Amino acid sequence: MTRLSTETLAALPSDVVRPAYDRSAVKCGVVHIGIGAFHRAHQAVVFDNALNAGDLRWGIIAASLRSPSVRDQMQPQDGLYTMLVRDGAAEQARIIGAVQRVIVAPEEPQALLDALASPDTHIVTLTITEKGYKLDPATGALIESDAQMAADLQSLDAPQTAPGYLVAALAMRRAAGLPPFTAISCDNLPHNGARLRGAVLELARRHDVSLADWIAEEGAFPETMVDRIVPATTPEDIAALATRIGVEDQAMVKTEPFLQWVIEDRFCGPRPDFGAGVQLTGAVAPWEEAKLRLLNGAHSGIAYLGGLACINHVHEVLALPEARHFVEALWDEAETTLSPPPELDVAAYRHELMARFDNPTLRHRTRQIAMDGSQKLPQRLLAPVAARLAAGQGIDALSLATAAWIRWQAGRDDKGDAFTVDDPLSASIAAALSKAANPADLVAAILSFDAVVPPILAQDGRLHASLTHWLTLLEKRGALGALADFRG
Ligand code: CS2
Repeated sequence: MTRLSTETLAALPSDVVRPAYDRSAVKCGVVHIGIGAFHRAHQAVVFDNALNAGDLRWGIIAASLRSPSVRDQMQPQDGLYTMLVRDGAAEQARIIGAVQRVIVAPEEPQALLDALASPDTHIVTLTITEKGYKLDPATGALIESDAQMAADLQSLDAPQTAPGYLVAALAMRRAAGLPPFTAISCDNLPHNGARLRGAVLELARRHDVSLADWIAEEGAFPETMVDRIVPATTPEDIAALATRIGVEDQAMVKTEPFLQWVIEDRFCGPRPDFGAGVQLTGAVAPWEEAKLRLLNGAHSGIAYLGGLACINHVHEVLALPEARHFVEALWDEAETTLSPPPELDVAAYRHELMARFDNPTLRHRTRQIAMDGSQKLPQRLLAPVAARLAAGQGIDALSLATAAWIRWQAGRDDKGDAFTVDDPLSASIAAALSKAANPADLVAAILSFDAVVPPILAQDGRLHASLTHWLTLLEKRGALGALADFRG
């Protein structure tokens, strides 16, 4: 079937929204590292909005640090793709034209370095997932034993990691007399800007102290909170879109109407006049914390409990009254640990969040959210657990969600079917758990796993008892039984 491309753009049905600007006149002011579906449905849309508003500096050169698959999907389409916004029965299709080129870094490392070092580049955004920063989730220190980070610590001639590319390119910019770019982490990490800055400065310092000083003084690493639910595209989605628009689009993304990007107002160079969905603020942390603990915390709980119960999608889990009760209880617990920004009405946010989770047309897979739990749990569940225990408060719901994650590590659902635990630490977690014979021992083994569990929780008897209670129940009665018991 014919593919979406510059040539086929004109023939699309009239209700498909198209770029309102001349793509050939666009300059690339943005380099994005980690071009997955989330970038295409979030930051790329924000820059596309700036282009549509007539500021042609904000095209994107995107890079993948690993797989060529997105490049192979987008290149035959001249970088064009459809964003399908689904809200119940309503569906809007919009073609995004912001991405001008996709580089597969292992194939063309110099091309990525040149893009990062170009005078046109003002902003670098990153969606490399939690594990891409090569930082210990519990302590935030650089993981020097990571093979790719070890290579970048040796030499930056052919960088392997995202921090490695940034440092090598910043050195090129400094040598060329150019200012640094503003580097914006768009991953669900607490203090993502500070973490990215920490990784970059530490790596730079190991190579050239004066470079690290220059980056520290002249560079900018704003904190951000990013929010939009973007489920992975399925072959059925691609086939349905082809029927609707008459051409095949292998790079399409599907998402919800909601989009939020809260960015710390700290840029070291030009930025667009950000439009809909973007807030510039002095303090991102309260936003970030609320989003990580309410949205992402509930997501992880739903993913592990639903996944164990063999329920494939988020909205299907929430069709169960006991699951809704659990989510509300988890939010009640998490809420007391927040210092929400004055503009955030937490009750309204929770209400809206439930409606977003309920969106039946998104079909967000529990398995997708369950991925990389070791990287996600500390900020989503363990941080509010620590805060509540410190305040002498109960942790029932947070603990049930955490116990479901522990149970998930066994790689078996409640029907007894095996699955692969998709997590960078799955082998070491499995090794740590291998000698444990009962729930209490499993919990003790997890609590002493210091790459995930902060020291303050490792010895906490209340947490040990609560996790053991829920894990025992999960083993005996399955996730649905545990949820029913939780509801009482
Ligand atoms: C999800 C997030 O997969 C996950 O871990 O919790 O991707 C979530 O959908 C986004 O953070 C929403 O903004």
